[in-house]
Amino acid sequence: MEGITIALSKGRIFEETLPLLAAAGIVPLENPESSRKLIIPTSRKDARVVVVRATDAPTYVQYGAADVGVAGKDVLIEHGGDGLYQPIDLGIARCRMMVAVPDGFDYENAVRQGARLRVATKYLKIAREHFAAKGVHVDLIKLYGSMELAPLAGLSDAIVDLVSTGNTLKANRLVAVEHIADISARLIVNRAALKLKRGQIAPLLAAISERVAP
Ligand code: PRT
Ligand code: MG
Repeated sequence: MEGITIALSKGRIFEETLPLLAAAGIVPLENPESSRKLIIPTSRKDARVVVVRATDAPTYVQYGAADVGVAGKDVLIEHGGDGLYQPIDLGIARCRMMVAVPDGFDYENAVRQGARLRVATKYLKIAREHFAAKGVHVDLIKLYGSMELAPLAGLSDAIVDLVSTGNTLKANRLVAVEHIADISARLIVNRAALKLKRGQIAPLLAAISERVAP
């Protein structure tokens, strides 16, 4: 593919990446929220955006279907990062990976007693590593949607999920009991493209890193 292809997900990542791309002279010509197009041309003939599901961004870049992309640290940890160069922490889409339980559930005590906890999450790898490091026995239950529902419906004792404002936890009478990691989105680059398209990719990385940390 001639030129460079940039993988972005709709929503917060797209919105918060726009000013960074603009610093490199790249302005998408359509908004994926209103357009149904999945390949969006930009103000630069040699750059286009492909609109992907957030969890798919590393896969597109890993296989070279996109040369660069933006993905949350959460997504990158779960993906594993094979074939990806992660040169810049963009500092966008910030949130925290937390353990949360229903208000009133004595998490500390359950852990101290060595109880086997049922934990629902979309982030199996992050959760497995976190509880293994603490020596807490857990049964992990993989979910794809609203983890906040799991303890309320009796599916699990706890969840591992992202928290930003905390409003979702509060609205569902859940409380965060443990901080696992600070999360933000990274620029990801296909390792082969970095060499083969250095002439286009190096200036893009330079413009973005200058904009991120002037
Ligand atoms: O939405 P979709 O299922 O398509 O995919 P996605 O949820 O993976 O994508 P998207 O676009 O919602 O999130 C993209 C990236 O943004 C994630 O991979 C994170 O790195 C980052 N991010 C930042 C967040 C949040 N903040 C966030 N608050 N991702 C999800 N949330 C969710 C969280 O899971 C919880 O359900 O928002 C809810 C909590 O928000 P508060 O503000 O109520 O605390
Ligand atoms: Mg979402």
